Amino acid sequence: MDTIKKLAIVVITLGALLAGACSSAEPEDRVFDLEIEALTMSTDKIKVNQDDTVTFNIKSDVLGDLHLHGYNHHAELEPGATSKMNFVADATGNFVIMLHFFEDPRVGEEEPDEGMDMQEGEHDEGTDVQEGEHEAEHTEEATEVQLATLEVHPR
Ligand SMILES: [Cu+2]
Repeated sequence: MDTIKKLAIVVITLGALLAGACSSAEPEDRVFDLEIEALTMSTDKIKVNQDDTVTFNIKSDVLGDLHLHGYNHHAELEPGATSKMNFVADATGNFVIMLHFFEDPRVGEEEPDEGMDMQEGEHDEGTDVQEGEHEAEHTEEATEVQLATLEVHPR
């Protein structure tokens, strides 16, 4: 009898703790200052809770388009300017943040010769182009690289 009572207390306490962890917090305003340099971002994982209001202030050294997949929000990026993306994180899950850019800052100005005299290491390295389902969301001709993941945790 004693053992069952103790067990019951443990179960009730655990239940209360879990419930508290999931539902106590109110939606928050979350502001993230992000910086893109050489096709990488200062943060590669951003975690928020469902229904938080999320703001990204984005500085970039490249002309391009920041694309939050799933939510399908875009922010135009321009060197020297700070771009903003603002939304309510109402959908939960993991969402890819991609950079679409039109000129790779790491590649020289010269056009590569077709197959001839191509210097090793000068072209086509490390751009890390991701293809697949992503293609379907775009019509523009641009190169893309994954910058980060947005995790939206259920409330
Ligand atoms: Cu995209």
